[in-house]
Amino acid sequence: GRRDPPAVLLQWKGRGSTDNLKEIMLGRCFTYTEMVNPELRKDCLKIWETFKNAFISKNPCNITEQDYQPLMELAAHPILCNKTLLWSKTNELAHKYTKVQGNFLTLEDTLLGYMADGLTWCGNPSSSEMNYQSCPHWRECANNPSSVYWKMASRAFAEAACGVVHVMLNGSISQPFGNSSIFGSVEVHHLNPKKVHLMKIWVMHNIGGQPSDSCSGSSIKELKSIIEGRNIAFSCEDDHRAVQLIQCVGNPEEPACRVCR
Ligand code: C8R
Repeated sequence: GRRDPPAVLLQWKGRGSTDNLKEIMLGRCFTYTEMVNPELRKDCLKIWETFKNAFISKNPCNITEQDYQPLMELAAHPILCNKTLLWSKTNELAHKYTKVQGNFLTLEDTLLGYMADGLTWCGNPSSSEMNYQSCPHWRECANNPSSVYWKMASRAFAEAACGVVHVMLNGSISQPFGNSSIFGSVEVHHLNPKKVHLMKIWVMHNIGGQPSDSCSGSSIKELKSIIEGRNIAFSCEDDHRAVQLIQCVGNPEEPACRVCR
């Protein structure tokens, strides 16, 4: 079966396309357009076909932005002002938080992010099938189908932001702001200063762990100068309490989590 391929077919180092990719993505598209955001009128079958055409029968190391352009246009939809939450290296915490605090939207709360979250996909030039055996790891080639997709979806999400933009960063790693992350290399540079007037950073630290960097560290200072240089006001807060309370669910006895701290 396809779960146990002959070793000779494992041409790439990354995981192969997710089994039942079509059913999962179509199902997510219908769930999104019927239940999550029911005002949205989208043709999910057409979206699936357009998605597939971006990478099927193509070299998975040579995917271009043009390949995904038709999908980006088809799947675009408006995003409310002041609700955007960006993140870097805080995937799990950011999404736990938005699930509880319904007033924020991450890219996964838009159609493009919702459909693709956690999935893998690629094709190859010699067939019109998905490659279920292996797909290029981003270290093998940057222009692989998922990296180009996330880059483009993230750029569109940043371009659509307006009002105040919040960002959750990880203060338990040495560089909470990494200028080669998607946040640092794509989103920061595609916020529109005519629409976005303030970026509010939350630097979160693992409860009970050693903080590695904070709002006063050099990494955040670099981000501050980039943002202010783009004429967007900047603020930073360590361990925003509402987010910390989410971390406290799993660590109620830690000093930071006690009611009388
Ligand atoms: N964003 C980027 N990548 C995303 C993503 C998303 O919303 N959702 C998923 N699952 N991924 P990181 P970063 C996957 O290094 O590079 C947007 C992709 O495989 O912790 O700064 C989002 O709006 C991708 O390669 O963060 C957010 O603000 C990794 O997760 C930034 O971009 C990226 O994880 C986060 O991108």
